Amino acid sequence: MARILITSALPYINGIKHLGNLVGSMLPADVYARYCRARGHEVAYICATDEHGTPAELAARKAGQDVAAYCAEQHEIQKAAGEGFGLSYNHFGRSSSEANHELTQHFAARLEAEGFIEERTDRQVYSPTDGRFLPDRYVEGTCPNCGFEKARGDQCDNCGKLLDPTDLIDPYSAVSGAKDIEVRDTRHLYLLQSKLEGEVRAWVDSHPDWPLLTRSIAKKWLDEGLRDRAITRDLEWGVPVNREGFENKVFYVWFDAPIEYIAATKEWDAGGWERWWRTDQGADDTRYVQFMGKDNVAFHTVSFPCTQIGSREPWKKVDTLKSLNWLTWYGGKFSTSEGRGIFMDAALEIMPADAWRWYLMANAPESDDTAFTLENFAGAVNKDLADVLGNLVNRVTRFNASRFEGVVPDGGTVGETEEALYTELDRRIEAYTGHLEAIDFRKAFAELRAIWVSGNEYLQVAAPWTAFKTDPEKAAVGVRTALNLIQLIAELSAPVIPFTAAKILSIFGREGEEAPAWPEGKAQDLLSRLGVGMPIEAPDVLFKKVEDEDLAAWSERFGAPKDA
Ligand code: B3M
Ligand code: ZN
Repeated sequence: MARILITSALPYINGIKHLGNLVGSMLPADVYARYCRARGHEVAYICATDEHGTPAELAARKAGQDVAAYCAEQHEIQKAAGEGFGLSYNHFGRSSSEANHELTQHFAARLEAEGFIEERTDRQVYSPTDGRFLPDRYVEGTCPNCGFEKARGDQCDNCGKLLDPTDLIDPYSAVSGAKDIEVRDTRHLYLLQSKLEGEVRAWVDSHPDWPLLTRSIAKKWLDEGLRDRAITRDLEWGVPVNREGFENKVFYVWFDAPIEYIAATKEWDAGGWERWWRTDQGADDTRYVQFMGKDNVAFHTVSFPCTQIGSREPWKKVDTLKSLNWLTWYGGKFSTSEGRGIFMDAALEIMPADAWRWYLMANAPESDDTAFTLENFAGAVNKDLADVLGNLVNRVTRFNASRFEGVVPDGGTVGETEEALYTELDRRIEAYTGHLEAIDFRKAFAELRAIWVSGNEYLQVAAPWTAFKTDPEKAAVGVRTALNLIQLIAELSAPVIPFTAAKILSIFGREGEEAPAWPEGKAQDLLSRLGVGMPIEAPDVLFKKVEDEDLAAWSERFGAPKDA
């Protein structure tokens, strides 16, 4: 048994997340957390809302709300959506928490004491009309790199280039639209990342096991040379800097957000958090696995490690970093600001969580960007879930109810057909488990689907419905094996479709198992666990199919591109 710390990138507070955000960090982290718990590991799956920075302030302004009230409300909304999707956080915190204020200030003080912080004068965009500095997204203008006219001060959404507000051509205020922009002096704290470059590089090099995408992003940043980075901003909402002359400033959101991983753990387990995070307090035995979209990788392989290393305190750093590519909306962008795509709340209004979980994870954007389409989603639900898995469960349990009085049938002995099934399952379960261990989701769920298919193929050959008339003993073996197989399949499927797995396990009297134990051992034994005579209830239809009318209505509702 191991101790495994799992975090997923903290979703921004600026509105409910879309399916791209979900599959980019929170959902894969949840699937992995559930798998690890099933293996008997001690797991802390920690996440939180990322509540600071210009996105939060601007979204609150747009909603006509005070930013603190806006964040409190949106946190509850995101928390509820997470619950709806079965995201099994041990704790879902808030980066605006007291614990994070304290810890962020602590890190800044440590970094300063170690000589990694310097006060510098900066030239910043200022708007006399708004009477304030315009950091990051508060200023928009033309991208100097690609000419896109609505580039934000921190990044161009069109070409992806990271920008500085003063880089923009024809800048204007995102608050008022004012064009009378000037550049003024302002003081900021700089984290001297250049001094830490060697240590960060050595640490990255000590992880040759990281996936290619992760390593290449980290290397790219290091090879471009680590720039010292301003870690304060001229904003009101955020973690106060507590320093003379910095009364109207707060820490930069990307400085405090990763620290919230630690702060949230502390909030969750005030007495035991150090076992997860301090290598001098037991965290040396902790395995730390992070999940995030590729745009967040540099912050987690370089910036946050700088904060941790520069503190000269024994903080636990990430061991395994799983980064994902983009899920696209029919090849284009999901967009929170433009409301394009499907958002978590709307998704649950039209289909149950497991349908989304299955489709998103079986098609996770691992090696490449992956296009979401409603047509593919409907295909996955109808084929994989309804025709293959649902059909297996419903057919067997109904036949058992009508022919064997709904109890696990007695009699008969296993033969060649069963032996062949055992062999196939042994091989496939080993492969499936191996892929989950390696956090290779697509491969894992292709294997799981193959296990579901093997169940149907077994039934085809065993054909208890035919055997029942001529050889009831043979039919009994077939049904008994199939019932055992259904239980096994529920255990194997629980990490990805937990609601369905729970429903299936409940027909075997296994109600309310939070993390059904991972099936260990030989298929032969795993398929002879149900006691003969045990009553089995046939469940309702597990998965309802998506009909053409549904698809048409959804395409309309979500504005799916017509020619896709
Ligand atoms: N909120 C960015 C994002 O959602 C950011 C992640 C923070 S992780 C510490 O893409
Ligand atoms: Zn651009």
